[in-house]
Amino acid sequence: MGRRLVAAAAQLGPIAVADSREAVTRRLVQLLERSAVAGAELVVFPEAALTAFFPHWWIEDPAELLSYYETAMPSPAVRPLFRRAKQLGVSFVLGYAERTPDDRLFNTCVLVDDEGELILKYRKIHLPGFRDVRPAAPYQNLEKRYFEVGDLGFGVTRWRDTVLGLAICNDRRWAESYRALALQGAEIACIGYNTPDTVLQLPEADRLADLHNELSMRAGAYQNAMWVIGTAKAGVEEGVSQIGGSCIISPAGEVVAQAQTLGDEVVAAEIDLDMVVRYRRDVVNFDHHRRPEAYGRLVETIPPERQQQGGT
Ligand code: ING
Repeated sequence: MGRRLVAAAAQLGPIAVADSREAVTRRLVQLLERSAVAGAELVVFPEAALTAFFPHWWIEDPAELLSYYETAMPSPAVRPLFRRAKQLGVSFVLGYAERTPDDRLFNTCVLVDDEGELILKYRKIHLPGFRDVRPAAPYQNLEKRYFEVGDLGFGVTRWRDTVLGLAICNDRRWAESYRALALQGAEIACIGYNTPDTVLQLPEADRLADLHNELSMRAGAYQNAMWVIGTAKAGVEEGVSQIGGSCIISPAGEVVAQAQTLGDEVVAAEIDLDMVVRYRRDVVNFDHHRRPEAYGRLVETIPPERQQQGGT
């Protein structure tokens, strides 16, 4: 039989600015229940799964900006999701904007186990986009303005009989993200995302938005011999058209299940965790084949604008 489990990417369609946390939580609970019906024991929700993806526009009023962040997890509005997950015996990953007690702002996701306990937190490290507003752009990406760089590193945790790691959206485009998790033993990477179907800085890449999404995650899965569960917030959200393509990818780099819509959708598959063991036994055997002594440039190369700051 081996170590098998059913996992689900719980894709969300658009969330409107006017949608309350309570209304969104009802959608999350429905997706959780549909995932449980499919046998899922792990459900991965998208990045920023409680609100519209507000970095897509300039928010001048500080109070309005802060209204998009959670100061507690679970908050009273989100507690029904934690309760229902515990009733169903399902663990889940949830992305949201986090405001800490000392007013630091992060793009965060958490793993909550089947007892409703928060067992792993991750704060997004690769923040795409810009700090400054681009008035001529059809939409913004102000994550560098609205969030700090994550300060928790790429962490993993033991979960059931495996090791699970978290990443968020733009992290999936960087090979380092997957390797940092895999070198800690992660066999599953859970990655929520909000990805427009146009590329602000590179219009020629617009037509490849879906390809680059899948390519990034398939490469990460294969090159690290790990399962990747990628979950989109999809559809036209406050005027910004976002890709879907939520999927479950095996250590062989194969997409074993993929979303067919741009709305709320459960993408479930049974995953064989021992496939990780088989691929890491030889094809991707870190201890036998990696040569870290040749990799110094990967961590010594610090972008010029940060060298003055001592590489922070
Ligand atoms: N969104 C996008 C992502 O990385 C992006 C930003 C799109 C960067 C296309 C580069 C190319 O999927 C978030 N939220 O990171």
